[in-house]
Amino acid sequence: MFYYFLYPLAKHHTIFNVFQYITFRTIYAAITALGLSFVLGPYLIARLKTFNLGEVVRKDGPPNHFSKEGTPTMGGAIILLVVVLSVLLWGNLSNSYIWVLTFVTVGMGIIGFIDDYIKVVMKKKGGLKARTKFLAQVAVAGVAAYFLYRNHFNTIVTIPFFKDVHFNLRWAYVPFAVFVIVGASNAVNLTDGLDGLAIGPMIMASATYMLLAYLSGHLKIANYLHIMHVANVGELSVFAGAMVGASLGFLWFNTYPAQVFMGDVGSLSLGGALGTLAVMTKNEVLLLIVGGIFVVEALSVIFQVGSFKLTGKRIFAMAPIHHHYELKGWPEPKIIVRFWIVSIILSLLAISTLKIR
Ligand code: 57M
Repeated sequence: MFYYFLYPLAKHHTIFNVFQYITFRTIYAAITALGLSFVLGPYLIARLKTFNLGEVVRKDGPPNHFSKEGTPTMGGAIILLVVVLSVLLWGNLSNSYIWVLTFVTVGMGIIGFIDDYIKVVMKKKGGLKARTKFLAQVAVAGVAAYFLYRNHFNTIVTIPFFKDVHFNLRWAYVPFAVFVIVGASNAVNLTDGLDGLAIGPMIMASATYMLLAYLSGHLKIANYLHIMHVANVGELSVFAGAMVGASLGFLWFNTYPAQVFMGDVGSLSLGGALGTLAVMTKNEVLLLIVGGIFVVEALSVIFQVGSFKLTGKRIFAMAPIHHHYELKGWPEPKIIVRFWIVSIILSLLAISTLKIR
């Protein structure tokens, strides 16, 4: 909005020129999202409490979670609201990538909201049926991927560290993009099981894609770095900046001991946004590194279930893997902060692929 109303005033005063710059708008999108989270956070958490939207903790999990019963959940609605508001204020709304990303983020958020609503408000333990939830996620991601494909989106997939290895997936890019988006959405959901465990790596991953979007969208820099140039995708750094700000703001309240949980409304939408950023900046495979924590959490579940079905034995004391460390006796904050440290290292590693190839 500011881009429309304030940048044209540059004719009258050069100071308004700053509103054309992606870097400037990205920084202020992050600051706005952070500020809004601080202002709206306490109010919305209080509302969640009055509506009695408290978490029902499973009784078969690690015992230290029992005291978390009743913590307000669905706090992800704050993240969603704050990201969308900040993007509306600072984004260039004529950019179609911004709308595709907003569509996926809000779409996944609605699916998560319905799931949370069934669990928390209607008090039905299982929430949305797994199949229904999955099909709805595939539908949202499918619309976005198909839209990109129809609009001649680049269907070549590159491999980090290998400059000359790439594959043109052509039409198969659509199911591939759906896999990336839905996979990311569910992986973040599985990670969201300790205070700040999902939102910490989410800050790092959004910040990394904030940078990558800017670089891919800048013709000269992209050519210099020999990375794929995607015209106009730089605008997504404004969105990713808003995600960084909103996630930092949420961490303020979600850090151990948490005052609020994000719920599926938060985890599914943030994960979906991350997957879509990976797709639209053409860093799909790199997401395995940037979102390495989410990948490992998801793989721990796949291996645990696979092993149990095939051999009747468990690999981990409990999956996802953060429960394994809890049962081994690590204090919760230690697990959380160590996972954050790993996510910082992974982001640095991912950024290094810009040069090591
Ligand atoms: C949601 N939800 C948290 C909160 C959060 C297939 C199976 C591995 C699925 C998995 C599962 O259901 N995962 C998805 C995980 C829950 O958090 C809520 O859910 C939202 C995210 N969707 O925002 O609203 C609990 O996590 C804790 N929490 C915090 N701090 C936070 O900031 O402490 C969450 C956020 C909260 C709170 O206790 O209640 C969750 O873990 O349920 N299932 C599991 O993770 C279960 N694992 C399992 O059954 N493993 C088996 C097999 C199937 C692989 C095995 O290892 O043999 C465990 N989850 C729990 N108890 N709670 C097991 C037992």
